[in-house]
Order: sequence, then C-alpha cells, then structure tokens
Amino acid sequence: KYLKGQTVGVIGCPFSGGQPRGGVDLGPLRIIEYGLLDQLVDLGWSVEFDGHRKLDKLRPTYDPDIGKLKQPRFVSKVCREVSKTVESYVRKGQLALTLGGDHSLAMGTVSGTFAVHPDAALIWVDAHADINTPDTTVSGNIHGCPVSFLLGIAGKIEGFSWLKPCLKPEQLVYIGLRDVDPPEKKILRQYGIKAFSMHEVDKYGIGKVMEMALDHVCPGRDTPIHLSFDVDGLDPTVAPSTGTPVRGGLTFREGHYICEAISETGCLVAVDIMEVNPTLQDEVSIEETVTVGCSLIRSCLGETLL
Ligand code: Z70
Ligand code: MN
Ligand code: MN
Ligand code: MN
Repeated sequence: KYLKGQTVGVIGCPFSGGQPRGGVDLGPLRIIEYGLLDQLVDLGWSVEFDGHRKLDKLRPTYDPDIGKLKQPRFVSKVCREVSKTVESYVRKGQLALTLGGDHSLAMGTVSGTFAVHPDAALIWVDAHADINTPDTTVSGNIHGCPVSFLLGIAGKIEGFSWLKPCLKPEQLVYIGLRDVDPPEKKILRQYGIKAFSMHEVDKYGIGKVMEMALDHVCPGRDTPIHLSFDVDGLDPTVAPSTGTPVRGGLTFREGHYICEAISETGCLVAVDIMEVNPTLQDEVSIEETVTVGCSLIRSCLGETLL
C-alpha cells in the first residue's frame, strides 16, 4: 500500500551510546554476517545496503551529562543522521529496516518515518516502555527515554532541537511490557497510551492482542506502520543476548506472530530490530539471539509458515 515494489533499505547502526554496556554496537554486524541479506533476497526482496553507518565519527570530544542524561550530544547527533537515512528510504517507497544498536536510535528511526508519514502508527514491542523523560529517568540512559522525546514531553534539551514532536499518544501502542518504572506508568496513564503488557498477552492470547492493537492504531488497516522491536520483549530463554533481560516475556511464536500479523496488513513501512548484544552470554545464546532477530525480520517481510 505504501511501498513502491519490494525493496528493503537496510540501515546498520552500530551504536551503544544510549546505555552503558558495550557490545550492542556489534549487533548489526553479526546479523548481516549471519546471512540476513541473502535471506531477504530469497524471500523475493531487492536489498539495498551500503555498509554499516559510520556512527562513531559523530562522537563529540566533550559530552558532559545534561542533568541526568548520559552522552546526550552523541545520541542526538547519531539519531539525527539515522533519521535522515530512514526518511530517505521511506520517501523512496522502500521498507526501511534498521538494525541496532541500542533503542535510543528509535528517536532517529521513528522521526524519519513520521517525516514522510505524519499519520503513521508506531508499534513498540519491548519489556520496557522507554518513555522516561529527562526528569523521570533514574539511570540517565537515553535508551530508556526515546518515546518521551518523540511525543514532545521531554522538554527542551540542548542539542535535540532538530527532533520535533512527531508522535501523538493515540498513534502509539505497546506490546510485551513487564518492567515499567513507576513514573513511566504515570505517563502511560496520563496520556491514555494503549499498552498490552504480558498480563494482557496471557489473558487474551497474542491473536486477540494483535487484533486489538491494530484496531487501536490502524483501524482500517490502511495506516502506515512503523514497528520498533526491542529483542528484550522476547523471553530471555528466546533472546538471551541482550543488555537487560527480563523474565516472563514473549515466546518465540508470540514474537513472530506479532511480525506476521503486521506484515499481513500490508501497511508496514519501517522496522527496527534493537538491542541484540552479541557479546553477552555464551556462544549458543548469541547465535540463538541473532537467529531469532533474523527470523523476526523475515516474518515482517512476509515469510509465512505455509
Ligand atoms: C529503565 C531506564 C531499558 C532497555 C533497559 C530501563 C530501560 N526504565 N530499556 N533496557 N532496552 O533506565 O530508564
Ligand atoms: Mn527498548
Ligand atoms: Mn501518509
Ligand atoms: Mn527493552
């Protein structure tokens, strides 16, 4: 509906500046090494990939905290560059596929999509709500804050003036939440943001949850969709190699069903696969996590079981 043909633009974002652990910047390289691009070609897609973004060169020499926020100028510069890249792919009618990297990158990816489709829907799959503001964050890690910046409730932060509020609360739906900070719960309630936590996934099943989630943000099944998928939304037994695993997450099939149901709408315009850290856990866990990342992407791009 919104894509011209079947071309996917792959944006490798080796970046870890939104949180303290190294290694998540190696996620995109491992996913590509694993053979993702060939898999997408086998699915019938034309693939455009001109190498991983050179993001480290954007690191400022001096980047003191702003309030509690850590590495704010670095995160801002990287997200600004990623935003332009995603925007250019989406504007060409290509599916923009971003490989993270930590989830602060979503300030860039989502703003890029919404620059082309201001009426788009954002489906955020995560254990975490990532909606802390610069005031409410305890950790100061910006990967816990991107949604507040996109909504325009983060206040004015030096260096982030390029990022205009682009997301309205009713354009957003969460799936998989189970580790939400008290001030984040307050924000979700205050803005009436639709969220299907693991409690709702247990109660209704993933089939009904996806129907309700899509009814909320994509009621006529004709709204462009941006899917931002943090692999820690999956259970740690399914995706162990991630910085902040939280027990009680989505099963392998629930994660894939989310991607399949979104793919079936024909409305998907952008996908982020975030927080794969191929330096955490043992080699088997790493391979499992990279493998599941690739198969989620294939489900998004139309792979079916039959
Ligand atoms: C916490 C914070 C977070 C991912 C951790 C955690 C946020 N709410 N997000 N891991 N992917 O620091 O704001
Ligand atoms: Mn996240
Ligand atoms: Mn539009
Ligand atoms: Mn998370």
